[in-house]
Amino acid sequence: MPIRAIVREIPGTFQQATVANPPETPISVHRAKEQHRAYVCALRDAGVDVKVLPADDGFPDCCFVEDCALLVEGTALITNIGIASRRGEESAVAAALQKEVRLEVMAMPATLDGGDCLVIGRRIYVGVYNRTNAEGLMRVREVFEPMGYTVVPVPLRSGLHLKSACSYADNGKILLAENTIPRDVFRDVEILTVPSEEAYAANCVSLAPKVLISDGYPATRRMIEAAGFEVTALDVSEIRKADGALTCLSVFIRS
Ligand code: CIR
Repeated sequence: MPIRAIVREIPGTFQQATVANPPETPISVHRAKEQHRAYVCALRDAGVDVKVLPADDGFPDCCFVEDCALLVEGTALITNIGIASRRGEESAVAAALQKEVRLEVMAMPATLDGGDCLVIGRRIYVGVYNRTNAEGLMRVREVFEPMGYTVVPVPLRSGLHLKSACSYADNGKILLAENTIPRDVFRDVEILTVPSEEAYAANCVSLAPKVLISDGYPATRRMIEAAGFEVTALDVSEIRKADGALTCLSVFIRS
């Protein structure tokens, strides 16, 4: 079965997306929509079966579906996003997933963003910081440890999400932005170090043999190509202005 993905269109209200710092120039919603369409095309070109959910203008961040669910081997833990303004986005994602996988939920005080979760083999790394709390981490343990997964907490000190600093390329290789997470957190992987000046490029989408990366990061591109992957680079300038990156835009069903 091909890899399937759920994505959600960019809402007309995208300029009101949550941001840590306002962008230097305002988000162009038109360009964001074009960039999102190019992202969907790149997924389809890589053989992914993509379901596109309509946007909801009531949720300016609704395109960042990754945060709504942690999906591992036929089970989706529907999250309680760690910022109040985004709570409610998960309903449409849960509705789209319910025919495909088993659903689990989480309730307050547990909060968790999917962007804080990195699954590699039978390990689930969970970044604990401003969006994901100890109770959210505990809920991940309750749901996935009985399935044979080891849950590894990763205390974060900065950045939005765990996957702002690292992501899985495939074949046991991860991208890790320099001077972010200690390297010894990760077991049994080869670390490809992304130089600090290209740190944003540490967030990639793994579709082996292809890897989607953000456009404009030549050193990272060369490193991933040298590691044997076929790179597609996408312009996500407007998505970035809303503190988003490539993985944030999808939930993958990989079984
Ligand atoms: C937020 O602050 O929640 C959104 N503006 C960006 C979320 C990006 N999601 C992700 O990295 N998984």
